[in-house]
Amino acid sequence: MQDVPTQLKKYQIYIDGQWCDAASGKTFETFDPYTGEPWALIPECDATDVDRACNAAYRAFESGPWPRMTQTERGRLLRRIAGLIEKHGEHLARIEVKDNGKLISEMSAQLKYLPEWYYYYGGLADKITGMVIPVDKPDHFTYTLREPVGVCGLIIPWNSPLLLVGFKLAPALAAGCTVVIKPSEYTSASLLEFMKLVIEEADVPPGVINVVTGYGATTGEALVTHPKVAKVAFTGGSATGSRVASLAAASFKKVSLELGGKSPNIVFDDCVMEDAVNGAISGIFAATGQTCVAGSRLLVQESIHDEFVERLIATAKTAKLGNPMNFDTQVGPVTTPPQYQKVLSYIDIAKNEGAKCVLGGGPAGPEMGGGKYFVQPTIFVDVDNKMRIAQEEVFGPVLSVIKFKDEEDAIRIANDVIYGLAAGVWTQSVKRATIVPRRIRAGTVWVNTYRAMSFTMPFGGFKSSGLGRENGQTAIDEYLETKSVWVSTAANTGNPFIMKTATQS
Ligand code: TXE
Repeated sequence: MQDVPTQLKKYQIYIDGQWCDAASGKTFETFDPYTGEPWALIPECDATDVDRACNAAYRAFESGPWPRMTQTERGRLLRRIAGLIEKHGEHLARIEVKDNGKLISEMSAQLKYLPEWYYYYGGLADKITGMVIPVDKPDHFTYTLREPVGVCGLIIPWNSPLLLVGFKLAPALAAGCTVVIKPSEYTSASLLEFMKLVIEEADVPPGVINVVTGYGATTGEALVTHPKVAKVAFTGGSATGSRVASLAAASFKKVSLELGGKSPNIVFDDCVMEDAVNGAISGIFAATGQTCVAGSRLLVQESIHDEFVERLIATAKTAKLGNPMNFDTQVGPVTTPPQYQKVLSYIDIAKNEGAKCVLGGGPAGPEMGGGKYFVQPTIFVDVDNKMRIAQEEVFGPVLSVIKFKDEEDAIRIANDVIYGLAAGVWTQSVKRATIVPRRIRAGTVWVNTYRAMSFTMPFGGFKSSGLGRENGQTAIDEYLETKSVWVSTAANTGNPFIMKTATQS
């Protein structure tokens, strides 16, 4: 038995429609990154719990009410989920802030927007169609069916937990899959509250959505390698994504990965300067840099470089650090202690590499409005794209400014990284606004805006930023198999060893 301090809220996991503890009875603490204090206990699941959850999801996929539900009923269920998120959004946003320290203004807006994913995929559920395909063989009727892949393991990071669950869960349910979700060990609470307030209330049949909590190397790997899991959808770091993909490959699971980035935000000298300054600031500091699409490399044309940097510093200096639960706070804490150390170590790396720090460059204590895990908004200039600070994902409020000469130079630098998640282009030229996005190797390119996102627009990465796409109509394909059905209307007479119409395999 563990000694449970009474002030800590104790959560349970959700398997087969039931709330329970981890089989081992173990728990771990979850922290408020603003105060650094633990506030809840989360079950520490191991392979036994993951096995129970995957078996429950498999049973629900094979039998019971879920596979018998019509697509239209599934759509209605998704819309019920959307309505319940609308009802409980503010509460869920506060739980997210308590766990990940992101700004209440951002998490509140995310939770207000989140129902749209469930409405959208609810609408798509009964519009998943196969095709009647003419073949070159007479007397055959041939068509395709689009069927759910089966049990999906959804692995979620800590930066925007419920939004990133929505990117995966809504299309998975619309496709007819069942799921086992593993949230980040740093931010499990909001998903568990979501299960209670939304999923239970919506009457989702038992076993369709299961949640196991715990660490990546144990709970996460048990999920990725479980034989009943047919597909893994993962968001997280590229190194972990590579490990997940190789583990999944051993049993030929389908995999979609949304990974890290080192996105270039490119400012041409014909931009509207004020818009571009604001876009650069919100691209890197708005979420304390803890977003996969952070515009962490700011490429500025040399003809406007000095003036632009001056204006950038002047605006960045005004950032109000503070309690993320206050609506007027602009920069909050870094979410996890290891992430805090990582951000500070990259600041040292940049200084040692010869980049010039023109703003911030260290922790932000209470005298700056910060606290335990706060880093000052930091800007480096004189950054060479070969430096580690320009090549590696920091995932914090650290901006690298890189000078470029002309369009060719900008495109070369923009593409000269292993990542390809997103990019920004600031220009008033229609020609540039058309040509530059085509030449950037990234899954999303924003022109004269940054970090815009919608449930209707595909999202994902080129190169080391991932595999597959989330959001939009194409995301549903990640959760579907295509089956080809051949119906012969001819008599199979003649040599039984050689089927008349067979030509292959
Ligand atoms: O993420 P991890 P971490 C980047 C960012 C950050 C770095 C590491 O650069 O500094 O990744 O962050 C689970 N098998 N991003 O360590 O490890 C883990 O429990 C199966 C980018 O927090 O990728 C959690 O649920 N699962 C990013 C999830 O994977 C495993 C968001 C993400 O954890 C596992 C977050 C394993 N072996 C960080 N190891 C983005 N793309 O938005 C861990 N996990």
